[in-house]
Amino acid sequence: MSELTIWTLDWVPEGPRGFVRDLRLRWACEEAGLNYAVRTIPFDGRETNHLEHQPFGQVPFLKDGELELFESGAGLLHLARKSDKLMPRDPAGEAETLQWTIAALNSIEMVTVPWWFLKITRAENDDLTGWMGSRLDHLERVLGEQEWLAAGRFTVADLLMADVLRVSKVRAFGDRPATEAYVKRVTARPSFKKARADQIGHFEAADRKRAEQTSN
Ligand SMILES: N[C@@H](CCC(=O)N[C@@H](CS)C(=O)NCC(=O)O)C(=O)O
Repeated sequence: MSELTIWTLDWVPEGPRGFVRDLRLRWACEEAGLNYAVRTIPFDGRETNHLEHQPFGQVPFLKDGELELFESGAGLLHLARKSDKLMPRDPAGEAETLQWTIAALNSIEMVTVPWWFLKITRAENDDLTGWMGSRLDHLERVLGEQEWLAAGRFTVADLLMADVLRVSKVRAFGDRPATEAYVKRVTARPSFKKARADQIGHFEAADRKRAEQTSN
């Protein structure tokens, strides 16, 4: 089997720790029992120092032997091909998993990320709040009726949807008990906890290294 390498930043400030999207790929590898290495590009100069690997100057990107791909969603789908733990092999289960994986990115995250960005930059926008609320309400209805998004079991679609929804600001307005229970259930998985702890450990080790460098 070829070697999997997940690329992330060598350091980030405290705020995004535990949320940098390499975590999605770490988590998927943990769920699937795939061996992987983590390598880094420097935080300083990140806008331009790895454009040949990620054309938007972002992370993560994934290497699988000679093959290289960016976009966490693409990385997840690539990993899901390697293990039925992430995506069932029967046509109906696979189609349902693909559908909800794309929904996490293109119906939910496409509004939660701009909404969150406007919140932290303090440019409140009621239209965006209403748009996001309506998407979350529809999802609440779905999650009130079923435990998992696809195939009646945990798949990569749950991994991605829960990762999108676990940003607490996004869930802080409105009352959506099924969504709350869903995020709690999915993020209680040992693979998520390990991936998150590993990412936080990675950035804490970078803090120590930086502190040593400034004290020398
Ligand atoms: N759509 C991309 C988004 C990647 C993304 O937003 N990456 C963030 C870290 S989670 C990043 O690299 N931010 C640094 C920057 O944009 O300068 C994906 O899912 O891979």
